[in-house]
Amino acid sequence: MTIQWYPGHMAKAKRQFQEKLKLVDVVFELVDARIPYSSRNPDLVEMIGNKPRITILMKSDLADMKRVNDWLKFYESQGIYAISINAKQGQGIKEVIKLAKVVLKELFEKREAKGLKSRAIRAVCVGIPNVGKSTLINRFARKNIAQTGNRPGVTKSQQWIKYGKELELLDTPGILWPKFEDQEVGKRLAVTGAIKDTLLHLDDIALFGMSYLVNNYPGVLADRYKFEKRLETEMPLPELLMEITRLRGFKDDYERGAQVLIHELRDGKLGRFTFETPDDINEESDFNE
Ligand SMILES: Nc1nc2c(ncn2[C@@H]2O[C@H](COP(=O)(O)OP(=O)(O)O)[C@@H](O)[C@H]2O)c(=O)[nH]1
Ligand SMILES: [Mg+2]
Repeated sequence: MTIQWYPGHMAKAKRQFQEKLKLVDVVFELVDARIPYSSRNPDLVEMIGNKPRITILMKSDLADMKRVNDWLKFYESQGIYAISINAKQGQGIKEVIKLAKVVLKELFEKREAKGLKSRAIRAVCVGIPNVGKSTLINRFARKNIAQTGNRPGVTKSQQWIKYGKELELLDTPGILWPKFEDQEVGKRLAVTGAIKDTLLHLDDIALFGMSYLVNNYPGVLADRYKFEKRLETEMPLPELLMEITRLRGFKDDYERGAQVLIHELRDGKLGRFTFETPDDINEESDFNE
């Protein structure tokens, strides 16, 4: 698998994010609750330095809540502030603010002690394409309409979205790219729809998804596509995909079968899944470095 991003484009996005960083108290790092590890950008920690960060697990409505809770425990053990939300339904927005207040309590108390005027917490969202940055920003915007005007040091394109008196969020997010550290990461990004289908073969993505489900969520495929459960393990997966294709009425149009399976999987029609656990993560990949 060879995936090429445009280095110039990425460098520019990185630079733009670093400009935004200067304006905020805290960074909201958005990751996908189905792949909290693979959907992060490992360079972020170094980029933001000492600035506080809150990791927000997005699309939790599509994720396996038991595993999401394992992830939250893992983050806690690493001293990382994290929270899971469902931005589509608007669940968890208030909790994000509550957590931001906790994270910044000391900093704001120090400001107060110095006699500085109290002000809203300033934040910026950052994450890979498609993780839900715009959706989250819109959630904050709809609650309280007003966008503040320009401030010194803020270019015209940088606007603040106000959420009550408590939070000001930059209206444009930072965009970072996922890192394809290995094939597995690429497949997880593909199966959740984080990267375009053209980058991997549809049937490869479908077979990866099927194999993950058979091993981690047995019976799910059999229930959805109405075949005997024992076939999940008795039939080679490519044949099973062919069988699903036939059961769906697509005859031998394997590609079409793969496409439907992937889309249903991504849309949550087969259930709620998380495709990696903290235990899967290599001991050497430190979330704090
Ligand atoms: N199911 C679900 N879908 C979401 C959620 N947040 C965003 N999405 C969907 O994910 C897709 C990408 O979202 P978007 O905000 O445009 O991502 P961005 O590229 O990071 O700005 C859209 O189709 C959203 O509707 C969520 O919490 N749950
Ligand atoms: Mg967007």
